[in-house]
Amino acid sequence: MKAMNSLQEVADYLVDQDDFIVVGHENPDPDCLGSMLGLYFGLTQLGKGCRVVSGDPVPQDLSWPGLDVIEHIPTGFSAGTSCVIVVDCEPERTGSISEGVKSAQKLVNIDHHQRGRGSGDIVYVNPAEAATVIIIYRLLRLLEVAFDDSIATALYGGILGDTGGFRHANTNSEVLFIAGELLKFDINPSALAREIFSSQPLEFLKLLGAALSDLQTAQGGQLVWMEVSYEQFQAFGADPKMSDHLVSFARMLDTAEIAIVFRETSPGEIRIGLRANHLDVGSLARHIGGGGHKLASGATIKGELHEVSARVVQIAEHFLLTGELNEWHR
Ligand SMILES: [Mn+2]
Repeated sequence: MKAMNSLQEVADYLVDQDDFIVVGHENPDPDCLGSMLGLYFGLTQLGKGCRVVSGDPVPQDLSWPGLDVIEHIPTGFSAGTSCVIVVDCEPERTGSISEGVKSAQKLVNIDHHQRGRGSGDIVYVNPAEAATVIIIYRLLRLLEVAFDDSIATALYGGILGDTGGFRHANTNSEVLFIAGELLKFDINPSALAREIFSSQPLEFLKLLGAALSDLQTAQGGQLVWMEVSYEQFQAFGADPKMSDHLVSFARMLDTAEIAIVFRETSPGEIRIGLRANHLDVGSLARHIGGGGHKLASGATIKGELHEVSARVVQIAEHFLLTGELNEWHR
């Protein structure tokens, strides 16, 4: 297991390099996008060459400055001699560009997800931070980057995303202090919040209605789950890739301790999103081959939707009652 670098070591390493490619995870979320763009604007300001690459397309409903610089390269990505910086995930989770990322000659990894080990020449993973953009904020300060409206928008958007609009358990005084610093710039917090949380396509809302009407519960509603089949996505014309947040609707149930959403995002591939109020669903996700945070985690399992759902619900129910994880066979 590689020892982790300090943030100052990350800064020193970046100063020594001239040419970067910043990448993030598949289906980039606001924290991922904000981290990529914050680094892009910061490194460019320092006179460095910097590209931003994503294997998946960038969400269309965001209007942040700089999103247009993100190159969508679904296949055949190669880093060449550039230093690749992976943000908000480990190199394995960069989706269709992961082979090119992992074979980069110089690899830096900056993340806040809990996991076994880092990979890269320089690794900074800090699960205590609410969002990767918080780490990027500190890094840009170390690099003495002059903050501007574009950087502030990207970083603030990332904070909003990963704290659920300052509602999740990771909302702390540091987060609010940094958000306050970013609000000194000319950014539009209400427009950003609306873009991230309240701009759903009609197709998605109708799918949500169907999914909510089939919501299932156990243990007096402490466990709540939702299933969405590939046929439902098709029938409503909703994009499975834009449905990660379905789980946030399931967890709205007043009695919920654990909320789970099973989404068949492509035939036979079940994406599982887990949320908890107190229990460690990160350990549950790792148990079934996934990962994530203590209160927000996920996994992807191949199989039949109802069969996968029944098995995971059984494990979650036992976990809820005993704190123990039943044996799991993939
Ligand atoms: Mn994040």
